[in-house]
Amino acid sequence: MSGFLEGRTGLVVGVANKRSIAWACAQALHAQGMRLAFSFANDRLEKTVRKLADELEGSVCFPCDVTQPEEIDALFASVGDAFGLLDTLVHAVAFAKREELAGNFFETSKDGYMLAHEVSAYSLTAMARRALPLMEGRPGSIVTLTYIGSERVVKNYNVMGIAKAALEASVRYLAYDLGPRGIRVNAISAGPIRTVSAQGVEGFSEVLDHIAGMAPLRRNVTAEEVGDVAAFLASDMSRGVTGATMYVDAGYNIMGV
Ligand code: 1JT
Repeated sequence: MSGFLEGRTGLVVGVANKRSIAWACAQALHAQGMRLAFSFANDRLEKTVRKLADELEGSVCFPCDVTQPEEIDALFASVGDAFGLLDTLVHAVAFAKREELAGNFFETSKDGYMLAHEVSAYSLTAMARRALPLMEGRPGSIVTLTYIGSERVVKNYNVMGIAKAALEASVRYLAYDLGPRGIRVNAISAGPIRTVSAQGVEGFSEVLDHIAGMAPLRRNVTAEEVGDVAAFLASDMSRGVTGATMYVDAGYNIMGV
């Protein structure tokens, strides 16, 4: 058995449970032969992440709260010790306070606004900078996750839409900076998927139903479908692609009326 990511290494940030998009990405990367490192943000997540990582042979796990610069330093030091070199970073973290994902956007608190941007947007740049020394001389690929709420108004998505817009712009600036080093940076704009993040979001079921009725494929997408595109973006098959936001949304983004 030999996959197209054989001999490569990757770091996956953002696994919360087995339904996480990050976990689907990890499975797709591992299925093609990639060896993986995972990070977990706190003690509660450690158990879950370690248990899942145990399913993928050769995986390692390290702590990292992405809001703590020293913890990101420590994470990349550990990944360097474990793998030597890094080919792929999958960034699949986002956070906003529940109360910010409902009601009026204009009522977003400064605190909530800053926190959403710190975790969901700045963390990509903070991690990319530390990944560089490990990706030097490798065909590096950085992949992050976004949502169309960055470009269009999606009721209740609110401050996350602003943060995802910053994230997508970061992808373009990082792609420009890192291109000369052979490192590519891309985003996947996924259709809505029932994950822990989406749980309890007001009106999420209606969003799913709306997509299933409107999208060209007349259905929602799965985390596995997103994972497969992440594997493509990590691989040499996408060697000519950088700075892109690639939709994995059953075609929803093309629709007008
Ligand atoms: C976060 C949450 C980021 C939910 C997210 C997200 N990116 C996409 N979703 C799903 C979603 C959420 C809303 C929506 C459509 C899709 C939860 C908190 C952490 C960050 O609008 C109806 C609100």
